[in-house]
Amino acid sequence: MKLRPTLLVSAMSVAILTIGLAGCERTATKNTSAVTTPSGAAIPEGETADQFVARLDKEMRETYLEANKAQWMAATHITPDTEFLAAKANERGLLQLNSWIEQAKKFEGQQMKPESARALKLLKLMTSMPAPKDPLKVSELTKIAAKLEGAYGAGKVCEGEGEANCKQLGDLEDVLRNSRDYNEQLNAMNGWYGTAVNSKKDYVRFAELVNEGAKEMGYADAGEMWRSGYDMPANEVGPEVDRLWGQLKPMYEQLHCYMGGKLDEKYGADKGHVAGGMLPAHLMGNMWQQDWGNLWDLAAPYPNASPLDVTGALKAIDDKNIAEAQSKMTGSGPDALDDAFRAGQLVTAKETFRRAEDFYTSLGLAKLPDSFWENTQFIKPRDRDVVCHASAWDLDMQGDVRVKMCTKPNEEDFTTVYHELGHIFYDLAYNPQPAYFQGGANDGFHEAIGDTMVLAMTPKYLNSIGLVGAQSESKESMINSQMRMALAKVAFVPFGLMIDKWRWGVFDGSIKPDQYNSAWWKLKAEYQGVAPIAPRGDEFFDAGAKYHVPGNTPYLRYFMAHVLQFQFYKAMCDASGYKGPLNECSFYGNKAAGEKLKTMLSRGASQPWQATLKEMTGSDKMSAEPMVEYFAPLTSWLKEQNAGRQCGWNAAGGAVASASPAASPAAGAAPAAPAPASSDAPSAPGGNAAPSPAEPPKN
Ligand code: X8Z
Ligand code: ZN
Repeated sequence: MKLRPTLLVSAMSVAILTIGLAGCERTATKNTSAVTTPSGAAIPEGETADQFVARLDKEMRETYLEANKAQWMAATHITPDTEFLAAKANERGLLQLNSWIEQAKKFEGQQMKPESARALKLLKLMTSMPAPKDPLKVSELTKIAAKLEGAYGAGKVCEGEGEANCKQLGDLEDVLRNSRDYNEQLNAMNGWYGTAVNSKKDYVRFAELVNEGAKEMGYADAGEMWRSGYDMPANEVGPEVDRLWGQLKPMYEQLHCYMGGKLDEKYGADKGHVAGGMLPAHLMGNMWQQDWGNLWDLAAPYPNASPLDVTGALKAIDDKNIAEAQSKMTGSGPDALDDAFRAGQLVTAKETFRRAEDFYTSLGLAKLPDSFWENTQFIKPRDRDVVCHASAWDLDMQGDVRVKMCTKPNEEDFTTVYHELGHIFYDLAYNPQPAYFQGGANDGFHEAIGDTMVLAMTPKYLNSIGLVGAQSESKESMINSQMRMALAKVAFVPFGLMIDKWRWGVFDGSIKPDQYNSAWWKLKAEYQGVAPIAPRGDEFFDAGAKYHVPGNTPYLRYFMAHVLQFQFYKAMCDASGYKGPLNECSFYGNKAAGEKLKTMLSRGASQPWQATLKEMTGSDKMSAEPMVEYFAPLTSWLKEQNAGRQCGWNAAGGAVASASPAASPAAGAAPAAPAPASSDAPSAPGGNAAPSPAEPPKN
């Protein structure tokens, strides 16, 4: 994850985010509106708005550097001490941010350069953790934030004394990835969800404090503040994303229906679905049911067509690297073996990063700096807890870029590496901008870059780098490849939306603490059509088992990114001169496509995202049409497979109304019937909780 310097958040989010800054501890015990610069110098008398903004650029760099370093240490060495230091640095940063916001007030309505006006507008949105003015509360807020993040990173499920009896998130994810044992998967999911229970109290208080901060800044609540970061009225953001979901929902429903059939085949009809035609949460191959790629073994449309086993290929490379490291071992015994094992894993991870770097440089972007290779955390360290959730960082806003990952040899992590490098190449491209414009055009843009590259990694590309075997030109191979993408991208879309529907509800008070869990699962039922096999009561805090909740990372960005990446992909394919079906385009190695990308990245946040999108795609509106176009062949195929099946789900758990109509032959045509009951579900709580609009997809 990566935020614009603007959205200051918790640890991993990088650069500008969490701020800290020397010389400000004293503001923690005095009134924050006592205004000095971070170095403690007095504010220059008679300063103009333009001069203030120039000072801001300089002070932001000083402020964020310390905070980012503290956050990096806390995320890569979880201990009470690093947690304390990260909280302290964040506290200083947030106090400084409040001070800048206060200082900026005197320039309201004054003449200034347009660039300065935009900088001042962005200032208030620079954090996703708006802090109250009361310094004691800022201190409380940052301590809670650091504790929530640390607790998530250190979460373990233990079945006895000692580390050997404990499983961390990565181990439990492996169970969901690889095991097809019904109960084993259930235990892995419920086990991890259980680790979040103790964080609920802290999260309740956290939400109160950020709401207080947001209100003091003039927003109705923290959710409205988050929705204000999109260069459009905050109250239009919810309806806009609902509109996009309306374009995509028919496609999701087809995939849902197909996967339900496969789960029935594997586990039996009594276990493949839960009441209301929903899919059992623990069987989706992923802890949060957000990416179904691990269910390839069940979902593969044509298992005997051209092989696309990226995970198998990566494991073979890893085995080779481990064997090579073991052959060079000098010592003996378990420790030496483990060292060699890890050395091999590190080589595999670095090779993956090199391969991803090559994709970007093939487009004409400059190579990563040496410091990236020196400072990145590629694999999970052996002797300490870290936050394994992948993140990308630019510590100094001038090229000290790093990734933090616990990379494993599997397809999910393979694509995550390209995702993280998307953040890094974005950072590097806008480094020449002033600090306050060093961010994505909006946060969805930041999340979309690496994913756009993944779309261009067609089977032919994967074959060209030796990861998969020769690909035939058959329809079967094409459908296989579409399915592989859909399990990651289409499955994700409703998840991308429901998380912040939940948080908006928490922040606006329509979801009370004693309804946190029921509201969470109600939204998952409504949007994703997934459910636990037995009710998970409000004594649980399952939202807290997803990194971005304790990590306070807004999630709407990922929903937007899933729409935007297809728009970017199409624009880059067009720029490369490609003609043909969208899903077969790869712009690997194409400098014209690279030029388009470079221009977009270099703008950073210096202009409204609509202007940047227009330069890139010719349109200033987000549209799901390119995504629908991309998946048209698969959608058509799925409709054929689902013909006569009962599709859709009833989020309230009751009967499902109707059967899927016979397949329509027109590729990409709108499904003939909306999923029966999913949209009858009671509407979700939260600011923009209207059920998805019944807008038909445009083809
Ligand atoms: O958090 C991430 C990235 C870091 S920005 C690994 N993603 C979301 C998630 O894991 O939930 C990427 C896809 C969605
Ligand atoms: Zn990301």
